[in-house]
Amino acid sequence: MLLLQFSTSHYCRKARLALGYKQIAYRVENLTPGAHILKLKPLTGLTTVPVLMPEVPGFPEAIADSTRIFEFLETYQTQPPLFLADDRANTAAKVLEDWLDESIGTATRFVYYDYRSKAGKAIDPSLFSQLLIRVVKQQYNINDATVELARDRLKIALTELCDRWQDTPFLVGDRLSIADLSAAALLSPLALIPDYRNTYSLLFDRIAQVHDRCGEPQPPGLGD
Ligand SMILES: N[C@@H](CCC(=O)N[C@@H](CS)C(=O)NCC(=O)O)C(=O)O
Repeated sequence: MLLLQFSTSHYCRKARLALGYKQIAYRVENLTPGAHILKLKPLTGLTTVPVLMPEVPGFPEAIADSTRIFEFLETYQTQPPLFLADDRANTAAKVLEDWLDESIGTATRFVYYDYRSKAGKAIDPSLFSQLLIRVVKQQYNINDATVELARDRLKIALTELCDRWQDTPFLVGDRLSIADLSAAALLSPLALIPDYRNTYSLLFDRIAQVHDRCGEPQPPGLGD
């Protein structure tokens, strides 16, 4: 299988965690932001990564969107399952996954790029990196007001997730699921921000554990 990705994208990390958890062999192709559209649009009709190309006869040529990739991987190889057997728990996991995708992953992006352009500029002060960060901030309308809203949203989200992860390593049900993988990937950019690391240390312990379970290298800021 081939995963089309941006190497730093937390949504691509989400797809890699699922591939790793199921121990499915895959290669990655790192696309160049900007030029990625030329490759992806004709292939999927969308412009976002991750895109998974199964390269297996009888299967779709390309699967876009990390949620669809989860669903595909579950039908491609059932064990170990990403979805939960109990209907109610599975629905709760799907709701969490959707919320993490649509709301929290976006908030994380806002707070992360704001940090990288200000207090965290020293992580990579090069002209190229700062230019890229500026382009991303423009693309997603990341400014002081939208970052403030994102921070507020994250505060509620991280409190809720810490609560759920407090006594058990699973956000829902009795084993790892799409909810845990989504949270581990989509919150991972916050590991570089000391305020978040210090305030929500349990959360980052859980994120590190999920990465270990999936055989995925730890995100920047964890495991060093
Ligand atoms: N809901 C999508 C979101 C993916 C997403 O936002 N990907 C970003 C990178 S983190 C992207 O490809 N942006 C480029 C673009 O929108 O053209 C998913 O879960 O796959």
